[in-house]
Amino acid sequence: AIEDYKQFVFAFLAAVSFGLISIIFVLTWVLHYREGLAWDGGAAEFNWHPVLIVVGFVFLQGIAIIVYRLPWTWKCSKLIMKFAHAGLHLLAFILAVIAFVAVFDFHNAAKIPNMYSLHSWLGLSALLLYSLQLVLGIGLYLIPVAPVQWRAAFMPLHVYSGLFIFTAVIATALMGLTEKLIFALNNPKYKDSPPEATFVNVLGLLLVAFGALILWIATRPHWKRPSEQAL
Ligand code: ASC
Repeated sequence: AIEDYKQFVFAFLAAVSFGLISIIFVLTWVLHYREGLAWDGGAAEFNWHPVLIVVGFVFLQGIAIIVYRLPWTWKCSKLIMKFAHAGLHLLAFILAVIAFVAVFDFHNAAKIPNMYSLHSWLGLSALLLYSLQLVLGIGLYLIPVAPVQWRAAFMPLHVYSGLFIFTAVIATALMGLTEKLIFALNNPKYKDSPPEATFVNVLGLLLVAFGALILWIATRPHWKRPSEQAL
């Protein structure tokens, strides 16, 4: 049991480390290699898009998914942990919405068309599914009205949808990184491997490592919170 606890703590600290290093990388990217951050309709406003996606839609969503697995929270009530799970997801959702507003606002100011790329189709689909997942999750599991048979019947779909959306968000973020490098790098171009290209490729690998660890932690049955009565 103590060996298993150590393995959990190792996996969790590794996940958090990859997540925090990803955040440092995306901030370094926009502040050092790009135009910085501002809300001015220009490139610095666009830059909020990758920053808020990595902080909110990737990192906070990932932590929210595994919050029940933390053994040091097992003495907290289930309801408190439901608020932590839902609250982190809600914060992730709000940051993702601001990230979407930043990119639409930038496109409109620069007269760039919206919603033409596969990246944008998948990203908006993920955001819409995430909002549905939030509403259903709150309605079924947080508000004490749904009968326990409904809660149990929907739980496999809730778990599957959560992991599916999280995976889709990371895949979509990787497409966004690739798109941006192809659009933005000119003289030297992406294919000439300037330092920024290598740096952002590494950011992509870090996002994959974070996602892989979150999915691992979430899919170990023996790392689940000991079960108790709902609510
Ligand atoms: C809840 C809750 C659970 C599930 C379970 C049905 O509201 O806290 O653990 O639903 O009762 O799968």
